[in-house]
Amino acid sequence: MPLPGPTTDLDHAENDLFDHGYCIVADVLSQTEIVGLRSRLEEQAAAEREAGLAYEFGELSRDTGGENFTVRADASTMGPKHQFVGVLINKGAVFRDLVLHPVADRLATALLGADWVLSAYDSSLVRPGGPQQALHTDQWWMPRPQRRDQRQRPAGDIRRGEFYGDDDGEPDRLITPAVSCTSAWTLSPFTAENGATRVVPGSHLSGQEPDPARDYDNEAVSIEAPAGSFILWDARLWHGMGKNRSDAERAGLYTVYNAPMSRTQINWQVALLPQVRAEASPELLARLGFKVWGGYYGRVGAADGDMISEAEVIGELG
Ligand SMILES: O=C(O)CCC(=O)C(=O)O
Repeated sequence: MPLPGPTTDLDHAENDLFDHGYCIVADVLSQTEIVGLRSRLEEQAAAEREAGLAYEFGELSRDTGGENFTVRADASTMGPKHQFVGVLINKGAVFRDLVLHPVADRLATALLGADWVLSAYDSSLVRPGGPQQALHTDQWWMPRPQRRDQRQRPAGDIRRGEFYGDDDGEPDRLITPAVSCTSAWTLSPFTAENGATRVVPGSHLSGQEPDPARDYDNEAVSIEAPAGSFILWDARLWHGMGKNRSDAERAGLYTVYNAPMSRTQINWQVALLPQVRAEASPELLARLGFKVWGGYYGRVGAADGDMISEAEVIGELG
C-alpha cells in the first residue's frame, strides 16, 4: 500500500487515515484564508511575546516526559525557536470558523462518530533551528488493555511519556481504538527540511507507545504537504515535530478532536471568554462540549434539553 500523499479525494483520505494512521487533504484552505489565518496568528504571537506571555522553547527546554507541555520562555532558555500560541478559540473569528469546516467534520466523524468534541485548538510556529521532538502519541492517557489475571492499575495513574515495549507479536492481541485525532492545518508548506511532522506509518495499530529515547530515523517519514492542507492523524500514531533545518518558519494550526465521552484537553467551560461564548453558534458550542451526550455526559442538572445553559440549572428548592 503506498503511503499517504496529498489528495483532494476524501474517500481516499479516509482510507489512508484508517490504514496508515494519517491522511493529507490538499487545497482545503484558499490563498485568502491562508493569508488571513497566518497574519492573525503572527500578530497574536508577536503581541504575546511583547506582553511577556509567549510560550516558547529552544532545543534544550523540551521535556517530553514531564507533566507540562510547554515551558514558559525566560532569558535563560535558548531562544524563541518555537512559539506555541494556545487556545485559539478566543483569539479571532478566523480561527473559530475552522471548527465547523466540512472536511474536518467528515474525517473526524469517520473516526470518532458524529458527536465528536473539540479537545484543543492551538498553533505552532517553528522557526529556523526549531527542535526535533521525541515521537509520542496523543492518546498516551488511554488505559491499556490488560490481562484478566492481573489486578488493574489505577486508570488515573498513567503519565505522559510512559513506554510500552511489550509487543508479543501476537496478531490477535486486542488494542484500544482511537478516541482522539489531531489535525495540522498547514499555513506554510510542511517539508522534511522545515520540520514537517515525522510519523511512523501504521504505528497506530501497534498497541504500543514509542520509546522516547529512540529517534526512529529508519521507520519515520515526514508528512510533506503544501500550504492550505488539512493533515489528520489518529491519536495512537507515533509522531513528532521535525527539526527545522530551513531558513523559514513552519506555521500550522492544530485542532484536536475527541470522542464525546472523553475529557477535553482544554476546559472550554472555563477557558471560553464570555464575549466569544455569547456570540458562538449552537453548533460551535456543541463542539465545545456545551451539549449533553447520550443523555448522560456533560449534564448540569438543568430542566430539559441537551444544550447546556446555566439559566436552566435547578438549584435548592422547597
Ligand atoms: O508540530 C508538529 O509537527 C507536531 C507537534 C506535536 O506532535 C506536539 O506538539 O505534540
